[in-house]
Amino acid sequence: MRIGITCYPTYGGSGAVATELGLELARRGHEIHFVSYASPFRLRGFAERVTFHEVTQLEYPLFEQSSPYALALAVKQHEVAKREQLDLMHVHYAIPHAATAWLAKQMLEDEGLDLKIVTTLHGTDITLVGQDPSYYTLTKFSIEKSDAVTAVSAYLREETYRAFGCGQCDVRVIPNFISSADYHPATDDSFRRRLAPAGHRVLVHVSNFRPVKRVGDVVKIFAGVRRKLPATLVLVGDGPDRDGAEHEVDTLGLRKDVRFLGKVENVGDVLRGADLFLLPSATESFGLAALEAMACAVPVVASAAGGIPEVVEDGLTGYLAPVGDVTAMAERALRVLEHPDEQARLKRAAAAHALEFSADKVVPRYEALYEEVLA
Ligand code: GMT
Repeated sequence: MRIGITCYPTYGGSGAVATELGLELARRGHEIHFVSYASPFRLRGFAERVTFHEVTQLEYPLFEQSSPYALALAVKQHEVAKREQLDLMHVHYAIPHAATAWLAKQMLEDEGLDLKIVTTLHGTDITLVGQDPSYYTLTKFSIEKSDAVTAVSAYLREETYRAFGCGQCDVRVIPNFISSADYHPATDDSFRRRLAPAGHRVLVHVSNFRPVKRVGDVVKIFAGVRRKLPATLVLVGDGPDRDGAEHEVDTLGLRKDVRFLGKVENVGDVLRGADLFLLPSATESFGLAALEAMACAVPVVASAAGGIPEVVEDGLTGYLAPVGDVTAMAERALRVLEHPDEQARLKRAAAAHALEFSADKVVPRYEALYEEVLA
């Protein structure tokens, strides 16, 4: 198949999933065309059967700060679909990608061409941004006009039905996946030694540091752990709440035991040095970062919110606690870190459970959906 993929290229789960999906599909023989304003952050180097098409925009004084990116994207999606004879356009994150794909489809229809649209809903496009009155009607419209819609968890599917109704849409759940080439358990202690002094337990958090991630809670949970045992907290990623988190670290006197790494490409190498992963988000449609940790045999302490319980099984692959309950999360973290047998049990179960979300199991479900849409 000839497949177009549009996603946000920036550091974030939806762009990561879209890019890994494109690369996996290309390995399976499909021709993949990424269309976005920049090359997705996980699309490094050359890959056979993969092409990136950059959306370029005219700068014009009249636009000031309202440069109409969505229109330029629709034009590029139309252009690429026509020139490369795409069978379908798979868009990740509904806003504005599903709407621009629909515009491209209309233009192609006028030229006697049929472009199918598959939309994957990832999270805040439904739970937050899409429900804002400024986007609601168009989000609902573009979901309903897609030829197929997927959600990354059952929670997100139910939230889509609840918030948008979507009388005629059949939202399928296809979970996120991980590639075992990048995310697999450590075979020795070398990654841990690079992250922390000998004798320290290593706690890791990876996110885009948006308010929904509650990075301040990560620091508070760590403070609770640090009071009881030697430990290092490693924070990966960057975003609006980084400064606040840095401030919290100083206020709590934790500076010498906390490392902010910023954005790193090889997150797997950091996770392989971890004893525990923290994800205390206010909500997550899925929690890809938790799955990546589990694939590296790292148990997770997270909030029991959104789709997280579909990924992290409470008491089996980690522990869940109510959003904001940093005392309970610190207590559960210590339960793992102070008991080697308990930690070993959780590590084994986390790695085994993550295999259920391997690319080999999940990507064929997208291929089957594409075939159904094109039939
Ligand atoms: O929704 C966001 O904040 C951004 C989005 C992204 O593009 O990074 O994250 C969502 O998609 C990920 C991949 O499907 C999920 O693993 C995240 O749970 C989800 N984030 C939220 O629901 C907050």
